[in-house]
Amino acid sequence: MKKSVFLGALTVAGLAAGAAAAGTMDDVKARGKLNCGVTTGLVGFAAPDSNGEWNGFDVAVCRAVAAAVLNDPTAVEFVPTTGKTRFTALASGEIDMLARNTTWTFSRDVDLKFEFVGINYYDGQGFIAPKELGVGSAKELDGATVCIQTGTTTELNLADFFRSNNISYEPVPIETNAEGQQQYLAGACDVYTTDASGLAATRASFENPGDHVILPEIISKEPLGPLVRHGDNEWGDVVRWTLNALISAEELGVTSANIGEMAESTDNPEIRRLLGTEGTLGEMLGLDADWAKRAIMAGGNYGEIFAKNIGEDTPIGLARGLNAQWTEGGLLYSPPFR
Ligand SMILES: N[C@@H](CCC(=O)N[C@@H](CS)C(=O)NCC(=O)O)C(=O)O
Repeated sequence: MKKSVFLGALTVAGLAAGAAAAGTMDDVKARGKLNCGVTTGLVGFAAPDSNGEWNGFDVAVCRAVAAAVLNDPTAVEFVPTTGKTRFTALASGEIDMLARNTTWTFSRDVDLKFEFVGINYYDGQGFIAPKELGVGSAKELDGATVCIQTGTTTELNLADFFRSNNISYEPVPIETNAEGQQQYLAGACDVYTTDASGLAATRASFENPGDHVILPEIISKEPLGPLVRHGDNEWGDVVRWTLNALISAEELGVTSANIGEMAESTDNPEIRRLLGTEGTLGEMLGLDADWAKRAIMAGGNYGEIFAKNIGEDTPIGLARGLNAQWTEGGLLYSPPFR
């Protein structure tokens, strides 16, 4: 098991080194479509609806990039990836970017040679257990069977947590969240562990969500964000500043509803630069003046995207918490548009 994980990492690193380094933006423009890697399905983050149309918090980042670059938020080929296949898909060039609740870590950046362009969700790993198990803390899980998605940070944190608390567990490896959910509900494992946001999304789809508790411990830092390959900084800039445009728009009070009016009549110089009525930021990116305007109109600013897909008024019900703007006590902080 250990050996195959190690070899998997080597294969991905090898592919990364050999993949075409530059020209992703030209490829995307020539193709007329953005190939965006997402999950195999996690409602709220990335999942197809009954018409086969992909929706979600991560999907919105793909659509914003497609709107900025291709002038069409629907010009996206969504490529489902698992915890294990996502990095090979990016390294090999099958996808142009990955937006799949992926944690920014040292080895994914340095060893696998990817570039995390920012953080769109500050998360941490948690556990869900059936209420009837009567467990109140993850530290009471000695000897438990744990459903765990392979190829994830979750797998590694779990081992660290149990080892440092001197307790043991038996892993039940799963490939996708759907499988994890099914195995957990079938009782193949006592608890399921993954990013807390993923647990909330998973529990929301249970028939009786109230029969399950999310344990109080958050055992890791999981800064989730979109990533591209190392070596194509121009493309990295486009994805990075598209995400920053969504975050800045919220901070500056620019919404999908008022954006037309803002672009025409605001005196705020940063909003004018963001929306292309002043300066040449779009041109510097190799795009036109309206790139950020289109990105924001695709699904709204960061706050609108959060509220619509995973916020407190959705079945997933996540509070902004750490993902509030820095001006509201959170960690979201876009560098300035100037
Ligand atoms: N953030 C962790 C875990 C990411 C992960 O794979 N999470 C699961 C559970 S929330 C998921 O998104 N599954 C979707 C799928 O199976 O396609 C990582 O980057 O390794």
